[in-house]
Amino acid sequence: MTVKKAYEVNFDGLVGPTHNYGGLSYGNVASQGSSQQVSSPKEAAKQGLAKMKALMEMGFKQGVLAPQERPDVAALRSLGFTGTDTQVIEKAAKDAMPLLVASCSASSMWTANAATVSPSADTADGRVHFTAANLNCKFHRSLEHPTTSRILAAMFANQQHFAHHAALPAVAQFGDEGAANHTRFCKSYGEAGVEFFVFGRSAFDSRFPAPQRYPARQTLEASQAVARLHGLGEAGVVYAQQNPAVIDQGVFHNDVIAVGNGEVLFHHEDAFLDTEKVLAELHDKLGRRGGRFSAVCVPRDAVSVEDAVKSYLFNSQLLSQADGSMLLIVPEECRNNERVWQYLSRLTAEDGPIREVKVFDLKQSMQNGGGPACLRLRVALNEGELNAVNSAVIMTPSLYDTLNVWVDKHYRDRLAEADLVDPQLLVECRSALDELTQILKLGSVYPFQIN
Ligand code: SUG
Repeated sequence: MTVKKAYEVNFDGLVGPTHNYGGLSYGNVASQGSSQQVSSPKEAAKQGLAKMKALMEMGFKQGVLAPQERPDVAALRSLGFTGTDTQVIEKAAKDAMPLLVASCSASSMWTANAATVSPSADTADGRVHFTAANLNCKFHRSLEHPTTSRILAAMFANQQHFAHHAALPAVAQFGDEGAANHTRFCKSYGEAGVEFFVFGRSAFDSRFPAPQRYPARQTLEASQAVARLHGLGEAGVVYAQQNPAVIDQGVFHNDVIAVGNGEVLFHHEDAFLDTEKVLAELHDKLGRRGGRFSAVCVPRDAVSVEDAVKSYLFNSQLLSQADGSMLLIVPEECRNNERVWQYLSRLTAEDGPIREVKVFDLKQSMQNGGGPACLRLRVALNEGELNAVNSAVIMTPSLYDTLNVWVDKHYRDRLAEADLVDPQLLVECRSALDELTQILKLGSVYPFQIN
């Protein structure tokens, strides 16, 4: 069988106009620590766009995923607030400010949580499969999946190539956080690979230990359901439990403590339970698919879990360069942490797979616990599939310019909690998104456009 030429395309979340620090994510240290700070939606969107542009200029395939309609007035209505849209927002502000804050979150920017994606080389029917994540551990995030599904359907519309699954049942037993807990290993993007699902707890089997302090968002049962929906065979799947002790230290997703690409897993020593068994299974299964698995383990003596959480060393993008070596895209916070930076200097000087590090300023997102890896959804596509993607969402120099102008036109420089009540914010967001759906040729995907 000939292997089709294929690429990894990173679809970054465009930060929405209501980006703010709501302190909404218990268990996410940065989100809690930034609560009530004044944000800059404009700066946040520009930092994200700058990363997309830089990756595009380095020759990587880059796409963009649209933000969501916020404030989510429909969500507030479903909780009993009535009247005009303005009245709904005012009543929520008066009686239940945390609900208004949740309905304003721009959290869809972290597209690693939008869905789990399985490339066509891995699936039984040879299509690329998407399952929108129910994100049901947090109210503000649980609001995302219906619009995420419509946006993904508008981006990947061709049914011959793309299959879309609705989010799993909206109960904690099927808590699903999407690609943040999913990594795919492969010899090359177009060949069958091994999909690695990392869960925080089991909903139905008490033999799996659970964290004591913070919630484990992803369940084993959710991961298994996604693998079934995508038609992944047993030979192409490995499940691993995240170490509950690191969840209790703020590792709320696996992508805060490990990242993989191609045949390489870059992980912290304390990331998993039964690490040796997990690595052996990955080695064995990838080996049967013709690949040579290798793990780069960061010892706790070099970088503590606390430093990993603070710097987001592992929330990096691990990208394959044309010469076969790998590049790590890290947030500025890694350079500001002496131990992490020293580790990275040693790592790139060695003869290992990771040869280069590039640093990006993503502070606006980082303060809510979202680093470079959170901001992107990876979709491996062969040439035919890439041609079937809505081309208006693929980053080009001219799309970058258009989006920059669009941000300048519609986004505020600063946003504090009190601003969320301003009825003008809703008007601004809707007119921005209406224009965006035309730029990205998405059709009608937002509730205000549909209802
Ligand atoms: O779900 N933060 C997000 C960060 C998601 C990061 N994604 C990955 N690791 N893949 C979360 O905790 C904070 C919003 C606030 O507090 O305003 C928030 O939702």
